[in-house]
Amino acid sequence: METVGSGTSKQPSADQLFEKEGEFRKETIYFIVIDRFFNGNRANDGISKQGLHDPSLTHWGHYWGGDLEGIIEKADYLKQLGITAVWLSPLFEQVDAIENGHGPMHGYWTKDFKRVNPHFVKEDESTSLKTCVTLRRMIEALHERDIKIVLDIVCNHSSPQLHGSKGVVTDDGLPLADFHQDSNDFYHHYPEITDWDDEFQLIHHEMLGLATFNERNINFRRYIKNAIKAWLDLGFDALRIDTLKHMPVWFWQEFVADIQASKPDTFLFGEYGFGSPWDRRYLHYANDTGVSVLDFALAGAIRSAFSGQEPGGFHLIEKVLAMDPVYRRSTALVTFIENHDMPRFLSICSSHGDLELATVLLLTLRGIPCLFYGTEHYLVNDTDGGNDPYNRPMMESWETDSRVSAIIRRLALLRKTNRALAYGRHGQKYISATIYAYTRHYRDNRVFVAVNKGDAACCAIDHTGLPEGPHTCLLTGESFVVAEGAIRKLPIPAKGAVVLAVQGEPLKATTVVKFQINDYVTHPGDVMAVCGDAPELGAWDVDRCPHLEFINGDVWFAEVGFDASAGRPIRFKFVVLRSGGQEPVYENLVCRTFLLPRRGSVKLDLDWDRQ
Ligand SMILES: [Ca+2]
Ligand SMILES: [Ca+2]
Repeated sequence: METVGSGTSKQPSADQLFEKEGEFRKETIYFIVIDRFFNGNRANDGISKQGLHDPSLTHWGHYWGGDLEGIIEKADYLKQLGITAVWLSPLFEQVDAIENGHGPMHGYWTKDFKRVNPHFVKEDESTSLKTCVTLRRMIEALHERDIKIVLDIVCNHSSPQLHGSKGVVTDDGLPLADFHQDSNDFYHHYPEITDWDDEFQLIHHEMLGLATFNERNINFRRYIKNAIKAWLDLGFDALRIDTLKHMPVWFWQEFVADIQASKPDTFLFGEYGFGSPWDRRYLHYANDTGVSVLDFALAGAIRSAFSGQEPGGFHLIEKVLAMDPVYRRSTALVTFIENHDMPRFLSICSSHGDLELATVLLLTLRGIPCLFYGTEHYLVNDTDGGNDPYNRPMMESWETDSRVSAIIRRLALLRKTNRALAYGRHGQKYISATIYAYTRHYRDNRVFVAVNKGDAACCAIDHTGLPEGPHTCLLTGESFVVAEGAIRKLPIPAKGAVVLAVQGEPLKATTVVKFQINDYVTHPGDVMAVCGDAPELGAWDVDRCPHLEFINGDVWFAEVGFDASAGRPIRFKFVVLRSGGQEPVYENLVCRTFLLPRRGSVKLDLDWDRQ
C-alpha cells in the first residue's frame, strides 16, 4: 500500500521552484508507438508466456518487437529529423494477456505504474523504475541530443476483463488493487458509459470495459501521483495524459499542483477526445485544469480541408482559429494531423503533396505541433480504411531525404529559433478554399506562410508584415520582393508552399517574466501594458512601461526582462493605453505582487481584474 511521502521525489528549493517554467511552445513533438518503431533487441521478443509476440508482423494486435533499445539506436535519426521532443506510447508494465487478437502493445492496459514494460527492455533485467538500466540509457541518449521526452500516462483506468481477471494492479511488484477483490476501494463499480452527455457517467462509468479508478480514494491518488513523480525524477520532461475528460477537473488541478511542486518545469497536455471549442465542458478542462489539450478541432479541420470530407477547404481552418479567444492558452495547444486513434492522413487523402502542405500548416500555425511516427516517410496501411490498428504499421525506412522530412527539418529549426511561431499572433492575409496565406508575428519576429492545395495560382498580398526587400523561401530557396509592405505578385505552384521568415533578437535578462493577460477585450489602437514599481516596469510611468503583444481576441502576452530587480518583489498592474489622447484604463485593484526569482524564466498567466 502506498503511504504518504513514499515517493522518491526530491523537493526543489524555493528558488528552483520558480526559476524555470514548463515552456514547450518552441518544441516540435514526434509521437512514437514504441512497439512499432524499431526492434533494437531481438532477444526480448519472446519473453511473453502468452504468445503475445508475432514475428510475422501480420497480427496487428500483437507485439512486433519495437523497444527502448530501438529508440536508443535511432536517437541520431530523430536528431537528424530535427524534432526536439518525443512522446513515447506508455512505458508501464502491462497485463500480459491477449483477447480477440488484441494485446496491450499500445500500452494502455497498465498493471504496474512503477515498472517498465518488460517487452521494451532487456530480457533479464529489472523492470523496477528504481533500477531499470535500459530506461536510464534511453533517457540519457535522448537528452544528450537535446531531445525532450514526454511520458504518456493513464490515471483513469487500468485493464479490462482478461481471462477472468480485471484491473489487477501492483505497486512495484507488491499487490495493490484488484477489481474483483476491491476491498481497498480502488475502483468505481459502474457499468459502461451509455450517455456521453451525462457528467456522472463520464467520470464514474467504464469505457470499453476498462477497470475505472476511484479518484475519491486518497490512497489511489497518492499511489498514482507518487508513481508519476518517480518517472519525472528519472528525467522525463513532460506528460501526455490519456482520457482527460473521464476524471474530474478538481483531480487534475490537484495532480498538476503536486507534479509541479515536485518538478516545476513539467509541461502537461491531455487527450480530451474530439474536444471542440464550441463545447463548454471541454473548455473547462482546456482552461481550468492546468493541463493543455490536444487540438482535435484543428486536426479535423486540416484533415477535412484536404480530404474534402467536409466542404469549405481552408475556410474550415479559418473557422476553428476564429474560436481561439475561448482558450486561455491557444498557443500551448498541442496540434496534430494524425495519431494512433484515427486513420493516417494518407488514408483519407492519398496525395503526398497534400501531406507535405498539411505538415507545413501544422508546423507554422499556432500551437505545439506533434508529428506521428512515419509521417516523414509517407508511412500508411489502408486496410479497413486505415483505421486502428492499421494506422500503426512498423516503421519501414530510416532515410531522411524525403520532401516531407526536409520540410520537418527546416520548420522544426525555425520553430526553435523564431519566437513568432512559439508565441505569436496569427494574422490571416489571404484565403480561398484552396489558398491560405497568413503571418505569425511576435515583436520583431515574423513568419509569412502561403499554401496552395489547388492548381498553380498567383495572388497579391497587400500587407505581408515583412520588412522591405528580398526574402528567400525556406522551402524552395526562391526569392520574393516586398515593396511598400506588399508582395504584388505571389506565384504559388500547384500543391506548393512559400515560407518567409525574419528573426528578431531573443530577449536576454537575468530573470524573464512571461506576462499574459486574459479577458480584456481591446479595441483597434489600444495597447496593453504592464506598469509597476520596478524600473523595468516603468516605475509607474505609463510612458515608460513595457507593452505587451496582442495575441488574439482578449489575450495579450510579452516577455519582460529584469536585471536590477531580479530576486526582489514587484508590485504591478495591467493598463490599457488608448490612442487619441484618451485616458488609460487601469486594472481596478491596489496592485498585484510577485517575488521575482533571482534568475531564470517564469510565466504569469493572469486575468484582467475588474473587481
Ligand atoms: Ca525487441
Ligand atoms: Ca473516470
